[in-house]
Amino acid sequence: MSPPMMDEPTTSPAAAPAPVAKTATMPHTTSVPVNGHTKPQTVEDMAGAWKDFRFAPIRESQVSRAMTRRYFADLDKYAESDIVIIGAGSCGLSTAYCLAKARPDLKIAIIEAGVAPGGGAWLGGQLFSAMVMRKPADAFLRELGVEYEDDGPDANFVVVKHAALFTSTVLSKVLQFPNVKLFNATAVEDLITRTDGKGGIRVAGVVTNWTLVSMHHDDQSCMDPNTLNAPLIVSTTGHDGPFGAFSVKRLVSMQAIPSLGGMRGLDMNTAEDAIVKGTREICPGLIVGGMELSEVDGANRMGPTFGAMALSGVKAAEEALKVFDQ
Ligand code: 48N
Repeated sequence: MSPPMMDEPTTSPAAAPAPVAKTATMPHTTSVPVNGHTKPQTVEDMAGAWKDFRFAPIRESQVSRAMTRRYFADLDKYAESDIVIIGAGSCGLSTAYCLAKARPDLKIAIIEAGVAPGGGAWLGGQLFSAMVMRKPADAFLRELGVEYEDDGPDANFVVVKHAALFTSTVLSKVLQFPNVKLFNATAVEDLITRTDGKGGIRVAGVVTNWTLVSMHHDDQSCMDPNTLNAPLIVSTTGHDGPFGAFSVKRLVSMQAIPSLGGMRGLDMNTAEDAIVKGTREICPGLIVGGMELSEVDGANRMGPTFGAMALSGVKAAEEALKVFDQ
C-alpha cells in the first residue's frame, strides 16, 4: 500500500466511531493549525490572507463515511416512523413544520421525489416571482417570520416578494427540527397496508425507492423497494402530474376508495376554502391535504395563490394529531 502523501490524514481501515451529532453551536476546532489558527476562524480572518490559505487536510474516505454513516443511520432510525409525510411541497412542508413544532417527541419522515423539495412553490405563477397569500394565511407567514407586503386592513391578500422566500424559510425551519428527516430524491411508489378486519384497509407505511430507480422500472427489472412503517401517513403529492396525486390514485387502484373526483377548473374563492376545510383522513391511516385533495373531492383549482396550501398543512397537522392521539 503506497505511503500516505505528506500531511494527508490517514484513517485506519478499522471502522471509525459512529458520528456524534454536533450542532452548529458546537464549533469543532481542528487539532491541525490551519492558516496558523487552531481556534475557529472568522471570515474576517481570511480576508486578505489568501496567500497562505489552506483548508484543513482531508482524506476522501472521511467525506464518504461522513455522508453514508449519517444517511444509513437515518434510514435505520426512520424505518419505524411515527408519521410519514409524502411530498415536500408547500402543503407538506407546512404540515411538517406544525407537526414537528407541536410534537417534538414524534419521529417525522418526509419523502420527496424531487432532489429539490418545495414542489410548485418556488415561483408565484407563470414563472413570476411574487407569491400571493389570501388573508388569513398571513398568520402562517408571521408564525414563520416571513416578511410580506400588506396594503392594510382593507386588503384581502398579502404578497411575499419572492415565493422562494416562503419556501426556503419553511424548508429551513423544518430541516432544523431534530425530529424530522427529509429523504429527498426518494419516491413513494406504494403504500403499506393492513386489512382492518372489516373488508377495508388501513394504511401503515410507505414503499420507497430512489426516484431515478422508480422512473426506470419499465426498463430495468428486480429493483425492489425499501419501506418505512408508520401508523399515520399525510399525503400531499399535489394535483395530477408525473408523480402527482400519488396516494389517492393508488387507493383507487387497490379499490380502497371508489374513484377520484378529478380537479375542476380554476375558481380561487371556491378552491381555497374547499381544500383547507376538506383536509382530512380519507382512509384509515391516510390524511390527504393540499392539491392532492382536489383530485379526491373534485375541488376547483386556485391557480397562483398559496394560502390554502399553508393552511391545509396547518389543518393536516391538526388532523394527524387527532388520529395519533386517539
Ligand atoms: O407543490 P406540490 O405539487 O403540491 P402542494 O399540494 O404542496 O401545493 C400545490 C401548489 O403548488 C399548487 O399546485 C398551486 C397552489 N397551484 C394550484 C393550481 O391551481 O395549479 O408538491 C407536491 C410534492 C412535489 O414536490 C412532488 O415532487 C412530491 O410532492 N411528490 C412525491 N414525493 C414522493 N413520492 C411521490 N410519489 C410523490 N408524488 C409527488
